[in-house]
Amino acid sequence: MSSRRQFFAGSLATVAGLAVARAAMAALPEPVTQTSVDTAPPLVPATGRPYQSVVTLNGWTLPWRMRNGVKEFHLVAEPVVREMAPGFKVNMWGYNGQSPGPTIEVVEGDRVRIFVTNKLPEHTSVHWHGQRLPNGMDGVGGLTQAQIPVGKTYVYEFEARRPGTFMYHPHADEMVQMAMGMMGFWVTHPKQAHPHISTVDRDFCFLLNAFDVEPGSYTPKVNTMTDFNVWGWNSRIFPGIDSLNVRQGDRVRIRVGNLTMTNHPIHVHGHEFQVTGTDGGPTPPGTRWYEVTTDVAVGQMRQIEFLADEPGDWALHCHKSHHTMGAMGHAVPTMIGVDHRGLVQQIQKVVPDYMLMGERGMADMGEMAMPLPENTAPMMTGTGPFGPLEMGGMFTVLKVRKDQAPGDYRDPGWFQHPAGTVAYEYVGDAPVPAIDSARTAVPVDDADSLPKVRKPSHRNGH
Ligand SMILES: [Cu+2]
Repeated sequence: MSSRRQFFAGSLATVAGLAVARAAMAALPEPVTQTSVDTAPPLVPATGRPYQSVVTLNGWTLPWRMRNGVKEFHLVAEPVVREMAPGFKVNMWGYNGQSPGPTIEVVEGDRVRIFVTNKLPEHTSVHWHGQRLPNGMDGVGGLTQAQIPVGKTYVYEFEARRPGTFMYHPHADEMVQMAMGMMGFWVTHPKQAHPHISTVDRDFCFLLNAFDVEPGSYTPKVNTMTDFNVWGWNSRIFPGIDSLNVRQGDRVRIRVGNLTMTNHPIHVHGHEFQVTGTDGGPTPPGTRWYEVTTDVAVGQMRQIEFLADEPGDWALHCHKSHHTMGAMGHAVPTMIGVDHRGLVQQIQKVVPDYMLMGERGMADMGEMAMPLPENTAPMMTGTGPFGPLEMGGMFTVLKVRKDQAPGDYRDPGWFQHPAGTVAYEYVGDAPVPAIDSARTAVPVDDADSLPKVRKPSHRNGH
């Protein structure tokens, strides 16, 4: 934790130092690269106006340098390797060593200059989704600018005019470049107290993503439109997604952006939240109502807020059940209710790795150590204090703890449930259901005395 903080402090100092030392020689800020998949602690601004930093789930914030009152960033578009879960690496395209790219945090009214260097094998551009800016800075290749050729650096410059939750992505060969993971988060903090923006104790952000990676392969299929098999948050899949660790009583904000091909209903357990902002800006308080699930449609951002007042390990996930699963083949037949007994040994003579699965549902998959292809993630995985979680993909845990120190984002471990507060097994007698006891008590030849049940019929009563 502290070493990572030092990394950022160090890299900021390095950037600033280089800026001084090489000011006459180079106008381009030194690019900062990060390859760790850990959630970096908040980057506390060392220069520029102060703000409350966000925490990017399994990501980081891009350091900048101040130059004559302008905040300068350097994004490098390049091929990267992202570890989506332990043992599962995917070839992607991203920015500054990672996919998604680093989060950019600025303050309302900041003059921002972003250098974008293209190290991809094809041209690119960057669109600043949701921003008010001069048309020629909007990043639509061919429409508002020439594409950034391979090996070249383009400069974007505008004022961050309104506070809010935004993102960036290419507007060049979009289908391929976004399917390969090119996207990043952008937060513009308010410059002063804002009537529609509350002060929070924790502020998290992440992008939703979907990839089609054939089990055993390393590169997403870019032509896929609907049949994705890897569902992630910031290009990580559960249990590779860090938990959101907060202190009981904290006001928590979570910002979510969707650049996938489908919508994702994001669901929080144990708490009610309000949508306090979209990519259109903060929502006026009179337009808000309580929810426990909010749909984040394609190309949308949602900013939710709640008071974390219930201690525990609360699930936080996409409510589409297929999106909380890891990679699976699409040709898996539904086997519920099919009795395989005796069949497995027969099949295993021909197919030694054959496994019986799915005839009692698929929950057994959570604990099966099934032989997997070389580079993939199990379909359902992650283990909790009570056993396998049977979840993958877009799932993590909101950990609310009384003794979590303010500003401490470390994982506190599993929740210690107070005695008598966990669902438990009933071990008394099982009473015979009343209707069955009535039926079994009646001799067969006395069937006329059974309760009369008349099925609804179209002949009667019409
Ligand atoms: Cu989803």
